[in-house]
Amino acid sequence: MTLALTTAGESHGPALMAILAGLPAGLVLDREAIDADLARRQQGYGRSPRQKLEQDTVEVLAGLRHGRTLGTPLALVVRNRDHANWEWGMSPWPPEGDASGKGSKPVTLPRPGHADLAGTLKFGLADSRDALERASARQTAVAVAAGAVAKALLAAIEVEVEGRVVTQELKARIDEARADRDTVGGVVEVAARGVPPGLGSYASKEDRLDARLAAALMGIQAVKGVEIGAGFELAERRGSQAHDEILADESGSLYRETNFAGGIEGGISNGEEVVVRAAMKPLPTLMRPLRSVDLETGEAGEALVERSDVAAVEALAVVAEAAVAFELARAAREKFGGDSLGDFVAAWRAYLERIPWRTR
Ligand code: EPS
Repeated sequence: MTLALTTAGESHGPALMAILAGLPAGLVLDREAIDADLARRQQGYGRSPRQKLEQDTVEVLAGLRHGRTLGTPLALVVRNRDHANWEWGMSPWPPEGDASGKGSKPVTLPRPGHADLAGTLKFGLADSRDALERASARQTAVAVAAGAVAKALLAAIEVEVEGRVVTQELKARIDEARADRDTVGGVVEVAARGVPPGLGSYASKEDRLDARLAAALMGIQAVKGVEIGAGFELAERRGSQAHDEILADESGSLYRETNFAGGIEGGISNGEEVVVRAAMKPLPTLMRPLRSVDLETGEAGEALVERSDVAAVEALAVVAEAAVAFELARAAREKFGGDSLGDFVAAWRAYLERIPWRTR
């Protein structure tokens, strides 16, 4: 038993969609809790005016009845309000006799750092907008909705996941960058408490929990670096200062006083807090554009300038939280299985009774 997530949708298309398969039956889903995460993702400082236009809410079109999962694929939809302002649809563009479709001018000056150039070359596109629409971080809205569902499942086994920004002076950096018509990135951290030992496996590299979390975080737009626990700093330390000694309390429950490993050893959760970090590069749409080349004419020019965020680091904290929650929920489904939520929770309880570990 595992969880699987498939998403579809473009930034200015009609809607974003997700299909989440592998949930047990009987999980109560609170639409307000999902919408609250969608709102958190939209809030951060430095976002584009687009965020005033969108007020994301989720619709559940399958897999749920009377507020409970059915054990069948869950279908989530987040609509794009901005869609109405864009030319789209099945008919070819431009429509006959009209070459001025709004929002439809072909993009031929790719932005360094965005998917514009690589996507245009890869798919043989005439208009880089066809690349940037799916590459856009708008897609993270529906991933956050799926993450909220994963968090509801994890709550049933007393696991809590929380993302936060660790970048210092973020607001001041954003204000300065905006004044300079520039952009900034930053670092976020996600911590998961109550993760039982034994999620993930060293059996193969695909099973390793750290590899899965790293891939999930790297899969988020604009993420260029990932760390588990003390990460890169560990390379500078001696072994005696880098590993977490194993201790037992009066009841025999095992614990650590330090957590340099970020809660993962041998690709398996060890019962300590799972702690991961992701570094986000500055967003590539600059109001003072970088040099580029016009793909139509081959002439030197300046990259596309259009409405965009100055920073989206606070949004990344929420998106990374969702990604980590999804991976932990997936690993928990593999470990505890069960067709119903009751089976899943019972397997978790029985396991905890067998091992010398208690949630702290
Ligand atoms: C994005 C560009 C901006 C962001 C968008 C991601 O959109 P627009 O070009 O329409 O102003 O607002 O993010 C969202 C809409 C969102 O909900 O996060 C990009 O190029 O990645």
